[in-house]
Amino acid sequence: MARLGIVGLPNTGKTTLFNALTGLNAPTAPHPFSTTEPNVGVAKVPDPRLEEAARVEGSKKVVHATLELLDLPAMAKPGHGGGLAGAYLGRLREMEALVVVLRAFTDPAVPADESGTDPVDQAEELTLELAAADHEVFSRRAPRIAKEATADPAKRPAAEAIAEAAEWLAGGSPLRDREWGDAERAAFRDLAPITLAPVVWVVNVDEETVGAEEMVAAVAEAVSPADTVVALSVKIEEEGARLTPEERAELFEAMGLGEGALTTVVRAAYEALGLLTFYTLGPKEAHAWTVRRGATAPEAAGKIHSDMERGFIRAEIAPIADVVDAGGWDAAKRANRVRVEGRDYVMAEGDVMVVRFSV
Ligand SMILES: Nc1nc2c(ncn2[C@@H]2O[C@H](COP(=O)(O)OP(=O)(O)OP(=O)(O)O)[C@@H](O)[C@H]2O)c(=O)[nH]1
Ligand SMILES: [Mg+2]
Repeated sequence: MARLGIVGLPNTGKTTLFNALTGLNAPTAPHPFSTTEPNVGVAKVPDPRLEEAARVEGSKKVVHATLELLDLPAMAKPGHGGGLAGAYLGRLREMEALVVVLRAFTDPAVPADESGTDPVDQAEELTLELAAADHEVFSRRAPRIAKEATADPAKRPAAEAIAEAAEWLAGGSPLRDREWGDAERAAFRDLAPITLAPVVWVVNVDEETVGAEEMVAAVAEAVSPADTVVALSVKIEEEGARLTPEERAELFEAMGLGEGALTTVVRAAYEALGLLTFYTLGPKEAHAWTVRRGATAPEAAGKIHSDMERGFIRAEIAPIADVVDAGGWDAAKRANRVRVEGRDYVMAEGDVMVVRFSV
């Protein structure tokens, strides 16, 4: 399961967001640094298509795709105390993507001394701070690997890549701001860079904030073009997450919030991670599976069971929208909307799959 870290300055609403996404009840508090140890939980990837397919198929159980979430303690305010602690950075290095919470809400009961309420300021500070953390690691490694490469020419490309990355980071830019080849990325792997991981920026706005769109645009301008920026009231989303779906729909409609923004956050993270969803459907369960984008049919089959990958013969495939549209898998087959694909087929987002295999 992919691991996502929730990070940000103190009192920005990280734990509240974590609770909203996981349905857990980790303690939150109106004073900074209230979280001292990471909270760990699992977030379901919201998926209306799956629910619908389960309905037409009459599946008894619905299994969503999931992401592992870590709510990390607050980052110390950059510049205060000279950079981030090693243990903290070590945790960030284990994350495959980051959700950064930026404080834009104002509430006299929740001091903002550590963060301020300007999301662009926070995004810029955090970006610089994380680039500096990577720079420290890369610039320490660069001269050593250069030396090793004089004795071992096979290390030369890696040495060059690391030197180039160190120089890039010295300018304060995240590694993900530019393209790196596969060999370069492989050379970086041992150094576990933080700034190569995709980021979803969550601007935590006041309940009645007007101008959220402007804030999103301003943050997007300040961060990597590849990043996603979303504005939401973490507090309202968390309240909504505690209601029944019907109550929530009523509340959100009354507030003009549509289905709420949590779906957007989770889906953005999921997509940023380069993952896609495929499905298996049956009377027992409708199941969403996760595989990397670019995976072939046998590789996807291996997510269901290793025997299916090993003994893969062929797969029957149809887009989930077609299956729902036709009124179920059998109906889709009768309507000729199911294709037969071989070993080389590259999975598409939303494929429903039946694997034929023999072991
Ligand atoms: N008014 C308002 N309060 C919020 C919002 N989000 C969080 N809070 C409150 O702000 C306080 C801090 O929230 P937490 O979720 O604990 O923040 P945190 O970022 O995890 O804090 P640390 O772990 O101490 O860094 C709590 O009292 C929350 O109820 C919001 O959108 N609006
Ligand atoms: Mg917290």
